[in-house]
Amino acid sequence: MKLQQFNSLNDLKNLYNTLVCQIVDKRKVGKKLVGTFCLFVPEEIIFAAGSDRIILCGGKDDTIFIAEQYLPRNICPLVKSSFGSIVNNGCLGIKSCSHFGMVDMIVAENTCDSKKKMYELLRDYVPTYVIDLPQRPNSPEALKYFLGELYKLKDAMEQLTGNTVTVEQLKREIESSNETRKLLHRLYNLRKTDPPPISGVDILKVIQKQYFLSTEEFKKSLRMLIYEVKQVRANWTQKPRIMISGCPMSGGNTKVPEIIESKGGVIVAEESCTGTRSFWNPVDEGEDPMLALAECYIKIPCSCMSPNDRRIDNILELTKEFEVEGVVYYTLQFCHGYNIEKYRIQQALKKAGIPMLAIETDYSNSDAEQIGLRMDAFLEMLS
Ligand code: BJ8
Repeated sequence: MKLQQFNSLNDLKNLYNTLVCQIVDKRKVGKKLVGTFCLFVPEEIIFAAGSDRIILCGGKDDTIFIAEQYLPRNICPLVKSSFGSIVNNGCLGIKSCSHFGMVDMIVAENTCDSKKKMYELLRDYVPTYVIDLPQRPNSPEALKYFLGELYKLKDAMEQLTGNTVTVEQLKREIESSNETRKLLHRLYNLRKTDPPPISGVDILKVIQKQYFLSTEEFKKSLRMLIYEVKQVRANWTQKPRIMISGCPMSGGNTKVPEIIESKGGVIVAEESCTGTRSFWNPVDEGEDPMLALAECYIKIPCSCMSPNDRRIDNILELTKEFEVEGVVYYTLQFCHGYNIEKYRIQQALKKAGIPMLAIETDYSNSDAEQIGLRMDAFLEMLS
């Protein structure tokens, strides 16, 4: 049975196509554009300073050969793809580079080694501000330090834009981003039915757009999509229910979800920065806004954090909530953090009686057939 096509997904695609023109116009009247690579950069502070933000993470392999002229080949494809795009900056007719030239400043963060070192190189191409992220999320000293870092970011944003970031503006942006988080929860809740009315590939494409569009445009599209999805009585028979867990899948990268769903499985949740990690916990609206941001963002269970038991707890919670029958653990090649965490996660899932398939891959299609064969065997074992 074929899956329902949603008009709002087409609208989302078109919105993205017009985005670049909008940015050009806004920049003409002095609006600044900030590029980011990671969830740990609070969008609320960037928006409160009156600037726009766009994600710079590469999800395609067309710029990797450019990056490999500068960087070692054995680092993760996300870093190579992103760096290749910036260095190339829209030349050679490669489309996935087209918006990098418009970025006024990059706001980066110390997370994994590859990203940290890439940021040092990026300074030669774009002004790059790095948040020093403490990586012991449960320590009170770390929270205090992170709060100080966020205040420094606020200053940097004020300098960039010439605007003062007020408490009121921060509160407004927190409310607005929380609204997006609530809408994403509503969309995800609709996937709890059996079968879910929307595919995982479609959901991934929506989440990927989240980091390109303005929050207002994104929320409008989400409301329309939720409305459409609610009307659907799903009559496809895809099973088993799969959760993806691991590295983010940046725009352009849908390889593994497409394989899962083309083989008959259905993705019901993603424990990923292109999934639940991006919206699961709201920022506390009743607290001092800077402190509330620090408290919320430091809890993002990225593999750069240690210890990172919060991620294991969250994965187990999600498997229950979405009635997950199997987990596909997704790592990008040379992403040591997520790769090493795989061991403890597999142990925890085993204890909970949930089978896991580990896939380590890159952005090329050279391993698609092999992944497909392994997926066939995994899905058959689950059914
Ligand atoms: S909060 S997951 S967006 S750091 S895949 S570049 S970790 S070697 S992307 Fe990430 Fe922020 Fe964490 Fe999320 Fe390094 Fe791994 Fe590459 Fe990665």
